[in-house]
Amino acid sequence: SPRVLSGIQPTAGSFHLGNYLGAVRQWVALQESHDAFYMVVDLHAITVPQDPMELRANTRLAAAQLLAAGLDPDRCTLFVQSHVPEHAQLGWVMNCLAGFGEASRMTQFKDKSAKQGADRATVGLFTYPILQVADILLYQANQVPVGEDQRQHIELTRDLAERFNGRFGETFTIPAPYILKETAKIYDLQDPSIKMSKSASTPKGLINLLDEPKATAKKVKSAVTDTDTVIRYDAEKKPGVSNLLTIYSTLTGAGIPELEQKYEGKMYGALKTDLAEVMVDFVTPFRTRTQEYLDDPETLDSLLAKGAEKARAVAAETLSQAYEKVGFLPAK
Ligand code: AQP
Repeated sequence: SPRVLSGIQPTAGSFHLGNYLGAVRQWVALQESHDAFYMVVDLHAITVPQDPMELRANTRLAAAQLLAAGLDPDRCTLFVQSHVPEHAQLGWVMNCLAGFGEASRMTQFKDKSAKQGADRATVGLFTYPILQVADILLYQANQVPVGEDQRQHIELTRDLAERFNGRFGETFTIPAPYILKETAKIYDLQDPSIKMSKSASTPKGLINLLDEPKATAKKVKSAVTDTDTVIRYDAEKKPGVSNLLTIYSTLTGAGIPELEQKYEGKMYGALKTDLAEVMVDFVTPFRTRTQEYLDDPETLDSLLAKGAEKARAVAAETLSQAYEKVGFLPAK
């Protein structure tokens, strides 16, 4: 079956609703139909300063949340990036294949380094998309389920895979992004012109899945809409309401037209009250399940060790092919 690969950073503690709807939810679905590899990308996390104790705790927390969201270690390979050294090893090869100008065009680097101040940004932050290239190519992934913000990095992956194949001979599968239109970009609840994000959103605009459900309900109820009163999907003219409808529709499975009909003639308050309830029903068991996985760190760690072993089997094979093609002398 076709293969998928994706990763999530262990940086923020709790996943936010954008991470879940934009990416993790698709990961859960794809493990049924695909040979799926999912990882907690701790190597990417240290592109910005991390407290070591927190990083370790957040790595377990990310894995616990992925399991709570529905990843099943019997159906997918779940692991921690640093447990598979081949990522850094192929990453170096890719660094030597990527152009400086090409890497400079990555908009996420421009955004993130501008935010930090260009002098404070690390070289690691600059080359992080190239490590991501290695992440994907190591598994010969056909598809990469991510949010819209990652599209440019998947393009870079395709370019470098083609360049490598062209220069050294067929080695890597050319991957395609797997981005669902409806949930490609979940917006900030207070400013629906920006994506919901751990770094750009204000606390009121950001729904962290592990927050107190009551606080989450409150945020939904105070989401920004517009001065109009009609509940209708129109991403351009009514971004706030449209974002709420997307979230509602995805979490319940109800179609947008169905929701528009349900709220015809009703006030925004009615939609928000119902969506708050939907959110609470979703996050409450999610929090409980996450805590259960955290309460048993030994089981969690051994599950991640098994995942890393499965991942390494694939990654090591690809790396040795790539090393051979590049012309490295095999170690006797
Ligand atoms: N708002 C979003 N809508 C849809 N998908 C989103 N993703 C992130 N935000 C949204 C997707 O979540 C996955 C994991 O992301 P990550 O671990 O790389 O985190 P990130 O992209 O760094 O998350 P943030 O909150 O956007 O962080 P900052 O603020 O640092 O940039 C990815 O597939 C991503 O597309």
